[in-house]
Amino acid sequence: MKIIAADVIVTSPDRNFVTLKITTDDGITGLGDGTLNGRELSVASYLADHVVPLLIGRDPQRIEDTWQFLYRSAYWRRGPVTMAAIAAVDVALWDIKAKAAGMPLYQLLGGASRNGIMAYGHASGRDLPELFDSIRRHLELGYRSIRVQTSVPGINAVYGVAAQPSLDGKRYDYEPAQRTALPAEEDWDTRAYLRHLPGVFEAVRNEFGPELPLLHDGHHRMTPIQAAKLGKALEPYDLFWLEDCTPAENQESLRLVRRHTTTPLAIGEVFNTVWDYQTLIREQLIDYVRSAVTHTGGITAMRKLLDFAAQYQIKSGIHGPTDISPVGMAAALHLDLAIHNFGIQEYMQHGAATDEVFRQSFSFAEGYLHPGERPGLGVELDEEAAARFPYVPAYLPFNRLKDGTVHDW
Ligand code: GCO
Ligand code: MG
Repeated sequence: MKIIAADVIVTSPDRNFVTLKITTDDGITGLGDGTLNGRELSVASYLADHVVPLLIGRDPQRIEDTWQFLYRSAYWRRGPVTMAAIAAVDVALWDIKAKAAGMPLYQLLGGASRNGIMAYGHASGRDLPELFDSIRRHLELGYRSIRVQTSVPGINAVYGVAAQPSLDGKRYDYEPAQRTALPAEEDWDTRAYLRHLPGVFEAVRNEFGPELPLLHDGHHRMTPIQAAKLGKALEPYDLFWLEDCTPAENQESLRLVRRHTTTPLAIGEVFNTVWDYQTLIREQLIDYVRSAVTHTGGITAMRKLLDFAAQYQIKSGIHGPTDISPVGMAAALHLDLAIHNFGIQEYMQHGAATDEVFRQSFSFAEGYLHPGERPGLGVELDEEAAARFPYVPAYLPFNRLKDGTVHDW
């Protein structure tokens, strides 16, 4: 078997996506996701200019060899652009291998370790009534685990909080990337946030009871001692996890957080290799690995990372916001189903235009996702529909404190 073509498709139904389609000489095609929110064209160029020419003529069955070749032959290691490009190739090759075998990908990865994949959705509100409505709507949609994000008095725009309901008035979904020529400026005050958040979780527990798994994303904004304080303050509300409590480039700083709180910690959506987790995993400083298959070198690298985590009783919590395409989501679902140390899967749900471009076979009911039984990943790309949605520049916002200092967003 030989690779005869590899095409990079950039499309923007609802939002931008970068997809790699690899075609073999016996007519099998495979899809991979290389979407990097706000920096999409850099991955598209990395693939089209520097990777596609190397793929033509290669044997698509040699996945590990191709991964090592792309990682080591570039000489320059790691980084989100490189690892997203490698992920796109890796996932497309797994799609091809599973289609050639006539099996859904999870079967090639060892078969199902569970019946379904527990998923969490994103509820948010500017005040408690709006937040409660959003939680109720998520329960109606079938979610049985819910992330809670809320506005903070005195702050204008807070990460994770939908500014207004969608046109049909039914969805309050949060979409961080904005189709603006420049990144939007938001404001932030960590002390105000720390004062406000525990009361919100108390109100949510009083309204919805003790059973519902609740999650929260701190989005890298706290110092270690602030994170420790928040983790401790949230203990009575029994969170499933507190995510990205600090910017974790400094892995050692999590030692301090860990010493002070039993609130479970999830970290890693901005990481892209196992090396970013060395201390976090070996010292059991986190409970969940948040990497995306799309940003961490694909199935091949994620599997190794999660196997490493498994030795330390650390579970998966694979990143799955809307900036992961349905192709990247499907890759995550097949892995989730197969591994032993699965924790939870993030699932935000794409809009109708995205579902029209990417035809998916995964299902969601009663809190659980399943990738379906179609051979391969189970996702098809409608290229005509994709062509109707050309790339639109979009950026993630950034933060400034009251005195004008740039802060982590
Ligand atoms: C999450 C993330 C996202 C990121 C987004 C940036 O937990 O889902 O924090 O909402 O902000 O992926 O592109
Ligand atoms: Mg996050």
